[in-house]
Amino acid sequence: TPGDAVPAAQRGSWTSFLKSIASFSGDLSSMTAPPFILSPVSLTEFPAYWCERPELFSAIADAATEEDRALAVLSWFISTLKGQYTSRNESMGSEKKCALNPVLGELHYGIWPNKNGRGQTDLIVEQVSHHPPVTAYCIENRSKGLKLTGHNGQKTSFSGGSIIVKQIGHALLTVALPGGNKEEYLITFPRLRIDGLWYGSPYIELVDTSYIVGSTGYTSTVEYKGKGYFSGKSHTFKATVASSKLSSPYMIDGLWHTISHVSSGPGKGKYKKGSTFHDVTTAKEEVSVIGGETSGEMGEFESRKLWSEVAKGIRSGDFDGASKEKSRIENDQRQRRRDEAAAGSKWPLKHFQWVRATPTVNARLGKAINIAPPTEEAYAFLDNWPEPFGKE
Ligand code: CLR
Repeated sequence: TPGDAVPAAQRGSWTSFLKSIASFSGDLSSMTAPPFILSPVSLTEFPAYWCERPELFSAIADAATEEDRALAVLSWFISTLKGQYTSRNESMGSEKKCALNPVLGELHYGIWPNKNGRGQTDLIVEQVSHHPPVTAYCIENRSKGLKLTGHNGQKTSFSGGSIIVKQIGHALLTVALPGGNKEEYLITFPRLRIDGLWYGSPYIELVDTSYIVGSTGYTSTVEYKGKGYFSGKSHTFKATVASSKLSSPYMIDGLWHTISHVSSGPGKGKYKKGSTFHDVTTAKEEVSVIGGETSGEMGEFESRKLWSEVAKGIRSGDFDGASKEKSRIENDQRQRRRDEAAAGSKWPLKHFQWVRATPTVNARLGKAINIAPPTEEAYAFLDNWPEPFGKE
């Protein structure tokens, strides 16, 4: 029945929240939702999902051939989906609405330490736009020559009782090879459908198609389906890895939140027909959040420090306290914007610079899959890792 998962006292406000999203499209972040659905985590923490299995990321650099690298990139990508799209259900019981809307210039830093020869992987995130919200990030494993740079925004709409989320942006993975050559992989993001709203227990179903286009001529196409399509199961996908360099394409299918297999392809070794392609039933490894100041402390704009009181309030059920503290942060932001307008200045980003999407992304890579450019803009990382990351 409707509102089953909603605390009785919040059913009315859940129903009016649903009504208001039904007649609204654009930026959901500004809409007030009942407390039971709020999460105390900022969207600037989400890019860490890209590397919660650091050894799969480093495995890309360890693969010996173009073909194996294309497969390793896809296998790592598929293995990130469980964290990106189901982890709030696992940790908090359902998908949630982030109660903390990242402020312009909000920062988040983290590390996955070196272990078993995989090298250290570093994470840097900056909120590069507040309205609309856009988050930029770089994840780098310098010892392996791997660097993922991306940005993410969302366009939301409502259809057939579900929220549809189009992800705006793309990511670019560069692989610096030992001989001095460089490969690039353009990664586009899937579309999301948020189901289960009626019952008050939202979850994400991935839909449509996403791509990974390699500068090597290998292109991966991933098709997502929910209940009642390919297998009747939720979180189903089929992927192909194609190239004129292959006698036949690889086909992979399975469930992105558990396991998939190679269902056909020219592979003989690790990726031969029938072998396990990805398996995320094993443990993940959350990022160690670090402070970006010289002393390793957190600056006032670092996510966990900026929002600490609001997050505390949400966690402890003190929603009045949380909302007072949130208003204080938002008013401070409004004042900063007014001061900048008066001074004719602009908030300086710390680690990223807006660029028109590079010709590489749009022309060379985008053309290969005959899709519209994934985005017209990008955020270039300035390569200025703060001191606590050390110099390798
Ligand atoms: C952000 C970028 C990450 C992947 C990702 C996962 C979950 C998405 C999130 C992105 C954007 C914001 C999002 C969220 C799920 C729910 C939330 C779409 C794309 C919306 C704004 C809140 C909906 C509110 C209902 C759950 C009530 O790499």
